[in-house]
Order: sequence, then C-alpha cells, then structure tokens
Amino acid sequence: MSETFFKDKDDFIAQYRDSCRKMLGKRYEDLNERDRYFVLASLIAHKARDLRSSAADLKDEKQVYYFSIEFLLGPLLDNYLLNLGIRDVVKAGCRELGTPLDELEQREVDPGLGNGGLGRLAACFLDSMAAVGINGHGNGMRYRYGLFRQEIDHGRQVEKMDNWLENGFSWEARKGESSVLVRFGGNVVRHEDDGRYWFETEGGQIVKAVPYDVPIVGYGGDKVNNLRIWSAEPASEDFDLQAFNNGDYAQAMRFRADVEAISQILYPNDAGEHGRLLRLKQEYLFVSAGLQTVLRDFERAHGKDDWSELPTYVAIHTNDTHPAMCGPELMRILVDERGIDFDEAFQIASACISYTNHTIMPEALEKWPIDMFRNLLPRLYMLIEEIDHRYRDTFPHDRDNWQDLLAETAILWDGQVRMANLSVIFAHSVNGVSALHTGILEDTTLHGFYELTPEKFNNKTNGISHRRFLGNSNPPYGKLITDTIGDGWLKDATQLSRLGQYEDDPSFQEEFAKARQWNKERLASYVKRTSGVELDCSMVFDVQVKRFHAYKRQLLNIMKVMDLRNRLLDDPSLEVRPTAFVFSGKAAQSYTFAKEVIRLINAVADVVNKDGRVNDRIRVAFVPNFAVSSAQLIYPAADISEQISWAGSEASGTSNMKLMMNGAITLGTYDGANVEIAKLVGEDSIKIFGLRTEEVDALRASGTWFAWDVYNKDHERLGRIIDQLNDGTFAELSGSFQSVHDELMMSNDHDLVLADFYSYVKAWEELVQTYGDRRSWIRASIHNTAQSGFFSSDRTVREYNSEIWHA
Ligand code: NBX
Repeated sequence: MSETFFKDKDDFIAQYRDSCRKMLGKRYEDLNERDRYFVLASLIAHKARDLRSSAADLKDEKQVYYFSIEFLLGPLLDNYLLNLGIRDVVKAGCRELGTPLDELEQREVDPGLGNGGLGRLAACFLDSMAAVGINGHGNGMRYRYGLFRQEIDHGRQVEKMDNWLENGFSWEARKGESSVLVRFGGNVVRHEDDGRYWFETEGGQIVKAVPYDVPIVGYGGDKVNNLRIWSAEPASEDFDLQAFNNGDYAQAMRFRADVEAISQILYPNDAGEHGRLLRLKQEYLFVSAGLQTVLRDFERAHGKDDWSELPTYVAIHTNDTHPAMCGPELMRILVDERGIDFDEAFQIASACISYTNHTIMPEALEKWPIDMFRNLLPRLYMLIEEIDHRYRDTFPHDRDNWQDLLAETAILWDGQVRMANLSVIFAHSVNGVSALHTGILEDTTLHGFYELTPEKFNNKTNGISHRRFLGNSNPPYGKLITDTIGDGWLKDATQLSRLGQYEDDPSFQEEFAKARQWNKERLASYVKRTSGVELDCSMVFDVQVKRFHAYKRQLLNIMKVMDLRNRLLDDPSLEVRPTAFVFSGKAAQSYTFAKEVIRLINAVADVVNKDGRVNDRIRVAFVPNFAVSSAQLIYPAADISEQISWAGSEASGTSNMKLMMNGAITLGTYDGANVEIAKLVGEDSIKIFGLRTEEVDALRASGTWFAWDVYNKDHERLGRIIDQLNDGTFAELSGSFQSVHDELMMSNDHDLVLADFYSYVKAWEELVQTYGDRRSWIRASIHNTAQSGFFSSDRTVREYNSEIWHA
C-alpha cells in the first residue's frame, strides 16, 4: 500500500513540501508546528479520500449503517498512518524535515464527539468494520463543541468549553450538496384521493442538515468506509426573511442561532437530558437526515420499485436508544413518501433494524413526555401510537401474566414514550455487550420482551481496536511484539496468543520490563506537566481511568488510599509496596456526587503527596481532562487495572480490555466483561474480589444491609475513614466532604462501597505483594496480552456481521 502514496521518504518529503505551499502559501521552514501538523493531516486525509472515491462500485453489496449519537474518535493521524502502512516513511521524512512525527502528533486536537464507553465503542467499530472488509458506515452528530474540557481548580472539576474545531478538522469534508431537510413541529394533514389516503406535515420549522464526511481507512487500506456527521443550519427558504427585510437583524439572527443550537453541544451522559427538547431534536436530526441519505443511496443503486429488497442491501444498527426513532422515521418515509402499506413498511423496517443496549440502570433508560414528543414530531408520534395500538391488539392475551407483560413492554405508558421498548419492538435483534450483561437484560431489564421473543436476544461482548490501543498507544511493546511474532497480529489479533510461548522467556521478559518502564516515564512526565504531581517510576502504577459514576466506585479506591495512609501513620514500619494511584475521568456537569468524589481524590492527593511520612510509599495523581489521547498514554504504563464497579452494574467496560491488552493485571469484581477476562487469563493472572451479582441481589433483597452497622462495628478503621470525610483531615484544599459522608451513611451506601471494602483492600494487598516476584508478575502481564486477542473489536464486528447484519 505504502508505495501507492509515497514512492519513498524523499517522495513523501517532496509532496509534503508541495502541500505546504499549496495549502498555506508558505515554505515548510516558515510554518509553525501547528500548521505543519495541519498540512500533514490534510495531505493524508486527501489521500484517504482519493482511495474512497476510487473504491469499487458497491451497488450489489449490503451496507451497514451504524447510527450512534456519539463517535469518540480520538486522534486520527497515527491511526491513518498505521492503517495505510506509511507510518515508517512518514516518520523518517518528518524527522529529516525537522519536526519529529510524535511532536506533530501532539498538536492534534481530540475530536470530543462522545462521552465515554458508548462513543468510543462506536469509533472502534468503524476501525474494525473497515479492517475486516465490512461496508460499514457511521452516522452521527457533528457537535460544534465537544464534551467540556476539564480543569482542576483547588481539587474541583471546572468545565471549560471544548472548542475543538478552532483550528479546523483536517479529516472532514463538508458535503453541502448532500444536505437534506428535516422538519420539526407543524400540522399533520390527511389527504384523500380515490379511496386512498395519506398524511403530510405542513408548516413547522425546517432545518437544513449538512453532512460532513470523514473517511475511515481499514488496516491495509483496502477498504475505506465513511463516517457521516450532521450539522444543523437554517434552511435558506426558511430563514426569517420577514424579520430580515424589516431590518430586525437581531430577530433574524436569533432564528439562525435557534437552529444552529441543535448541533452546538454534546450532552453529558448524566441521564439528566430526558425531557430536554434540544436533545430530542438532536436525536431526530441525525436519524432523519441519516435515513434520507440511506434511502437515496438505495434508490440510486436499486431503483424505487422494490422496497421489499431494502433489508437485503441495508442493515441499520442503533447504538443504544438515542437512534430509536429510526423505526418510526423509516416507516414515515416509506408510508408517506413512498406509498408503502403500513404493515409492509413495518416488516421492512424491522428486518433492517437491530439494537444494542448499553445500560441496565433503570434511571438511564430514555423516556420522553408524550406531549413534548407529539408537539415536536407530530407525524412520528402518530405512527408510534399506531404501532403501540397494534402491539396491544395483537398481544397474546392468553398468557397468565399478560397484563404485567404488556405493562412492561408497551411503548406508551404513564404519559411517556419509552425508547428502549420502541427500540426492541422495531428490532429483529437485541443484544447486550457482555455475557453477564446480556443475561441481566434477559432476566431483568428486558425480561418481558425476552419471554415474548427470546429469539431476538443475543450477546455481543464488546471489543476494542487493538491497533489503536496497542499498536498506536504502546510503541515499544508493539515493536517488541512485532519483532518476536511478526506483524500479523495487527491484522489478526488472535495471533497475540503466540506470545504465550514467551511468557517465561527471560529476554522477552526483560524487553517487556523496559517497554513498561519507558511508558511509565512517558506518563510521569505527562502527569507532572498536567497535574504537577511527581510520580516515582519505580512504584507500582495502579490505574483507574473512566467516567466518574457512583456505580464505578472511584470512592472505594480512594478510601483504600485513605486507609493505607492511616495505617502507615499508625505504624511507620508497615510493609507496603510503594504505589502510585492514578485517577482520571470526567463527571457530568450536574452530577454533584461524582464531582465531589473527584474533589476528594484531589484533596487526598494533596495531603498524601506532601507528607514525608507516607509519600515514599503512596502517591496519588489525578490527571485532568481524560480523553482518548491521554488514555493512550495511561494504559501502557499501568501495572494494575482497577475495575471495581459493583457486580451487575457495569454493562461491559472497555478500559478493562485496553489495560489487559497492554499487560496490566486486573483487580476487579465479577462484573461486565471482567468475568470473561477472568475466564480467559485464569485465576493466576487476575485478582477478583467482592460480592457476586447474586450476592448483591440477595443482600439488597434481604433488607439487612445497614451502613451504620459496618460503621459501628469498626470505629478503628473503616469508621475512622468515614469520619475523616468531614472532620477536617482533608479539608485544607477546599473544605470537607459532608455529601460523600452522607451518601454512605444517610443514603445507606447504595453502591455497597462499605460492603466490599474489606475484601477489596485484602485483594489489593495480596496483589501488590506478588509484584515483588518480578518474573511471575511479568509472566502474568505477558499472559494477559497473549490472551487479549479475543477482545479485539475485529472479533466483535465479525460476530455482529455473521449473526445480525449479514453484510
Ligand atoms: O457503554 C457504556 C457502559 O457503561 C459500559 O459498560 C460499556 O462498556 C460501554 C460500551 O458498551 N455506556 C455508556 O458509555 N453510556 C453513555 O456514554 C451514555 C451516553 C449518553 C446517554 C446515556 C449513556 N444518554
């Protein structure tokens, strides 16, 4: 592939220089680093786009459209270079020109188009679909501002605007000519002619959805797919012309701003967006615009006559419930605009649509008030009502428990549109994201549906792009692996299992240790620069990096640190393996508890790091502004991967996979995909602790869980930590932690932090004890990498394809 683009290093240099002149009218030497990055990225993006337009005519092949309200892409340059096979040539050329590639890459801005796991999974799937040869395209939103940028001020999270587009986004191309119109509001009018009737919506607000395309190059460069993200603009014919003509420019501009607001910001995943009109508009915008394009492409390839063929050529995957309107919107287009019969349209829609659930938290299941929904999308609401009506009519009333089942599964209930139910009813396939999670969906969250249509349900355990999270993120280890087993693992992650032979190989072990050390130093300098904390690279690096949420229990982790500190102060001779605890992650703006836990971690860090009595054995760092780019520095440096959510709460987790792939040992509960990691690596290479799902359920059901009992039983240790939350011990930085204290004691510790505390601390101690036996630790690390091939998202998308999409 590489020669197609650049014959050799000199050819690359010549083309790069040429691009500098053509794009910015300057010589390479006269550009600053940011512009040098910009030109390089644009040059590579241009090549990728060329590949796409020269791609073979795919008219006879089925296309998969992955609808997701988030795609958390992360930095792209290195990924393109690796996938196009030109990383070495470009690296050599950049070095010779003066600014090394890795310095240019530091100029790249993370496109913050996602919150966390769900959005990053979508991005991994894009990479993998292109890599394994599936025609799989993303369809999502182009937010003008990404998720907020997190700064830390006196320990507190402060949110700043993420102006990620400030200097342009080299990888996208605006496709103005492919814009489509999307209508909000208006009145539904019934037309009748010759005994036939149909509906049309008139009036309302018409918005122009403008697509921006990002080419997605598969590894090897053979397949280039497309990510299409939508931006809202005023439709010219609907611009407030009257105000404009009357000279009321403020009014005319307000109209413009109202429309643009739709794609202005990404909502945080705090479950607080339900009921927010703007969010519903976002959901409809990318669903309607995306489907209009899908159908237009289908018509171009297959004509307008045989809509029953749609499922043969089109698979529509809905990533969680945000695109749940795909079902009714597809019906609206088929019924109102293409004249298809209602029942047939439903058959066609459900044969195309599949759905993935990512959460079992009942409070996170999307619901919209009927009134709001009906006002914003009157025709869609009519269709939903009709579907719901027919669902009730044809419900199997002969079942004993039919009333309960219907109450559980109907779309409309209690004045609300239940989006998960809408998603399931329209989908021919429903999946969870780990074996445990799918089981919980079947037994609990979606149990009613499982009773009615068990054949729809299946599991697809998540995966991650091993090229990005090992190949790009961990250069020394990636090179060691390639030098040892060849580079076939980049294409086929199962080849990582060949490392099994080297687990005990002293020279491989030594090289692994060197790579780990290099990664630790790289991280330590980043941590120093961003948080001011000095990490000692001879310490164990114990890492918990992910969104902040009560169920993920960062609180449990920091309480372990508080406990260690207490014990070290009581007994300075206590043997503790020196450990650096690294935290990173954002809390949704309005999630007060999660933000308080961040403040607590920073307060503990402040006290511990400057206390000479303990800081040779414990250090704490909070790395601000967790993003894909910083994650890629953190994962490769971790010795311990903290995956400590209460069992049954984390649908899958994916940082657990990224960390194990880089050779970190998991310290975790039997939750999400940890269960599958444990099965693969075996009990010598993972540390499991805490209550199991059934035990959590039983404890909650028994009504015998009382946080005060634990407190009263153990004043000395656990009680002391709880007291320290509000006795001033950690108050110097920004005050005490009454609300965290109250969450544990007054709300009876909903997340069972106290219930798992002892088994957690014990497991941690046993685990770090074994760190002393370097050889066996490193063996376990290599073993983790060797077993991680299963968690490549290449495997995951292949499963989706063979069992759901059939592309
Ligand atoms: O999806 C996450 C789960 O919590 C993880 O366990 C799982 O590994 C990952 C991928 O399957 N869910 C998630 O990230 N949810 C969101 O980001 C989210 C975004 C918007 C929203 C609700 C949730 N309204």
